[in-house]
Amino acid sequence: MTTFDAISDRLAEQVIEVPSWAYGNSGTRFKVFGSAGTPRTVQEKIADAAKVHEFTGLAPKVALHIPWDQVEDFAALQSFAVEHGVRLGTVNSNTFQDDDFKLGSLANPDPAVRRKAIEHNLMCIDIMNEIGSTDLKIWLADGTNYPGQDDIAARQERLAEGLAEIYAALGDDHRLVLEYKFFEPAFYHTDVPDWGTSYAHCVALGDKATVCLDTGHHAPGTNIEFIVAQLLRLGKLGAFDFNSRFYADDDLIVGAADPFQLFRILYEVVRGGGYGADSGVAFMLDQCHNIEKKIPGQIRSVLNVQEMTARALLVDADELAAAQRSGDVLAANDVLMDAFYTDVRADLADWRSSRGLPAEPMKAFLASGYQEQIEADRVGGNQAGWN
Ligand code: AOS
Ligand code: ZN
Ligand code: ZN
Repeated sequence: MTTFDAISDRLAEQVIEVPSWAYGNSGTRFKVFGSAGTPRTVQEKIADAAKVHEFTGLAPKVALHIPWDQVEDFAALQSFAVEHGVRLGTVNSNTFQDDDFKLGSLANPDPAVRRKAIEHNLMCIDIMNEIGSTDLKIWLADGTNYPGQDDIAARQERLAEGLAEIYAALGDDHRLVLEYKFFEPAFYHTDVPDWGTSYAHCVALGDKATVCLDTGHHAPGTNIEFIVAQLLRLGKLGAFDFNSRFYADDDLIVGAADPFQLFRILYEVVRGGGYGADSGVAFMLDQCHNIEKKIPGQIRSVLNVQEMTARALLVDADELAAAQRSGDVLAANDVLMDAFYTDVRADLADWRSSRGLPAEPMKAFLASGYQEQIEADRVGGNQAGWN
């Protein structure tokens, strides 16, 4: 097996973008539980996100969600983030909260509503220009609830047209990242239900369009690592939204439900050239912390990704290839399982210490007093708006 020393420099390349909405209160349609210390402003969300980076060294970027994070002056918000040691990253557009979007946004039968959805995305591109962000992430709640409700094929044409207009407004260094989801909030059909549909639209759009794979957006039993391998092979894997699911789009802490699945996904990422600064694959979290404290929840999340990345990097590629070539099924499986079963926590603690980070980020954060301070200072925190 590869040694930890051999992978330590590669671990330093890891960047995990955290979502601003993870720091706000969230919940289900049954109840949103408030929590003490919840941010009241975008700035407070960014300050909290900066703590995750300060204690782990893994999360230098914060994704925005518009209009949840709407401010007057985005350049000033970027400066605020930089002062706190992080930068603003992906801009997520939101065409699902307005009453006008009841029957969809880019695929809506009404041209006026489609126009509104396009304009919203164009505004997001303006924000990207103001903050120097490269990625526009589009997730659409579009779909129908009943067979016959709308013309499914016509909706694809409307969607393609709208995406093309948005794509045309991208700058040279911009990307459009199109996320898919097979159900919810629409329950009969979704307009971008799967990686194949997202891929088809991205190919039609051009090189700057890539697919976002949210790990929670697949039917039970789906082999997600196969999708990763295929999209990397096709040069169209643009980003991950990492989280865990037990049943549906549960948005739980990544790696909590199935660390082995996370390992398998990350192994395919590494194997397919999707890991590292120049890979073109953005690692993002898309999570909500409904009952646990949010900053520790995010710290746990980025550490889970780091741990499984380390284990994936430990897979001995030569040994694996030799076993595969010789048709030794069990030996090949052993190579993978050896890496998966390797406990890297002590090595990672040393690795952090050697880089001036706390060996145990969670303990260090809990001892820092930050949580107590925000709980005392902040009254009346905001709901994230969606989960
Ligand atoms: C929704 O299910 C998707 O995961 C999106 O990424 C969404 O924009 C995100 O959850 C924030 O609402
Ligand atoms: Zn997502
Ligand atoms: Zn989701």
